[in-house]
Amino acid sequence: MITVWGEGRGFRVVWLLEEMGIPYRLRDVDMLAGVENDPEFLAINPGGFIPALQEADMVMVESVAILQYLLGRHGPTPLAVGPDDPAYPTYLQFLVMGEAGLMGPAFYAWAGGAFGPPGAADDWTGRLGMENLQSRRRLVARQLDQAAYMAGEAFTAADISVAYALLWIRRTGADRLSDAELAYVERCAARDGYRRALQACPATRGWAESVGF
Ligand SMILES: N[C@@H](CCC(=O)N[C@@H](CS)C(=O)NCC(=O)O)C(=O)O
Repeated sequence: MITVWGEGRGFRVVWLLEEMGIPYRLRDVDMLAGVENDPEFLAINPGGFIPALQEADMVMVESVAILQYLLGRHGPTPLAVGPDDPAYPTYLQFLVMGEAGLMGPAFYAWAGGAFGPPGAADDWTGRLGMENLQSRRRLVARQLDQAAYMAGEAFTAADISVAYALLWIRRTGADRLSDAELAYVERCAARDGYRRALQACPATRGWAESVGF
């Protein structure tokens, strides 16, 4: 049995598991209560961040790497684009960019204002995060000018990666999404797999309900 430790970016993992129809259990990790109070989790990930994936005696972290693991180990699935497909480079690019180019910079653009001392909302690091986020979103915008999804006309794991980040940006208000991004996110969130994932993730669902999307 697969165990997903923690929501947050673990929502990406749950979303993929739901799309692929793979059984799993979600083990809550309460970051606000402090992971130092959760020795069982720290034994899984001494780094103390979520998500982690456990399958038999295998444990791994990094949400996008976990997606790739599940696609490779539990596929084949149309949610993964294969190396012989012309869309493969674009697929891989956006799969990784969802975290490295969107979610990472978005978090640091937003976190100063959310958690930092006075003035941190607009410090040098926060501004750099926002510049990086907006520059990467130009590639998302160009892709959405050409196609419905990140790898073309079919929904793939690259959309789980990217749409998760855009949903997070929308829910936190870290930045304003364009009309094309909003339409894209709504397209992705209309999927049964997304709805099932939201049902399975109480913290994410509570947050989504509290902000209305
Ligand atoms: N690149 C990692 C980021 C993991 C991450 O930053 N997770 C957040 C919650 S979604 C977290 O645990 N933050 C607390 C920390 O890093 O100590 C991934 O995609 O899994």
